[in-house]
Amino acid sequence: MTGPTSPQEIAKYAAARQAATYVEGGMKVGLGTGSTAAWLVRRLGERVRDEGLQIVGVPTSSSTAALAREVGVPVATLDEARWLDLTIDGADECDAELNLIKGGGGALLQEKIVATASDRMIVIADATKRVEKLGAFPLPVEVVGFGMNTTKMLLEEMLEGLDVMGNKAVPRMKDGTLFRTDEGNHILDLHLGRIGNARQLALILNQVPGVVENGLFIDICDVIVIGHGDGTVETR
Ligand code: ABF
Repeated sequence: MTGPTSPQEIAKYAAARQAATYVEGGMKVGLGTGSTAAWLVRRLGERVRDEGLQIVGVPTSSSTAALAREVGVPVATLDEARWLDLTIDGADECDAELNLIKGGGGALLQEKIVATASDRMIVIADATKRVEKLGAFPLPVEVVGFGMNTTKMLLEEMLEGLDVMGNKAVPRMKDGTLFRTDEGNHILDLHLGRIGNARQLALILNQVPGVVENGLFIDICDVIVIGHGDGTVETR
């Protein structure tokens, strides 16, 4: 595997390697999804190989499970592990209260289940993910296929009355067809522009019957490790 080359990849790599130092022998570790989390999984594979690190990884998506197996990180399902010491995952946006938008990779449901089933959650991200206010990144919402157009309409109507700048719900596509999550559901990306009250929105969204889960992670992240293009990191 070649190392990172672009400044953003160097930042992701630096954050991931720093977070990997929090992983101790005997831990059960939630393994995130996305390119930043992929650097973490690769680093843990190196530690398993070079140090004999004894851990069990619980992947948050099928793509992460495949990478973990490829690099030699022992994996288990969340049902087998039941509870985790630590989850390390990426994010699309993070505000000053460590609230997140996640799900750009389409794995928000499994990511939120795994992160919630952990004593600690560490987010790893490059500096571009840090925002003043959540919402510039379209908020992913996982919805069931049954009545999806009605769910979309209900969400857009509800959003009109809330403190957001936009209310468009766009079905995510992949290869010309509706994107499917690992659970076989679909994703509506909410183009909100700016979320005035993320805590309130996170609760309201899940009231719509067709909604399975949303990508707002409120009071779940404990620590964020931010990487910079010069390879330095900061933790908060
Ligand atoms: C995953 O990491 C997703 O929740 C989020 O969308 C993604 C960020 O991807 P990357 O690390 O590639 O920027 O956890």
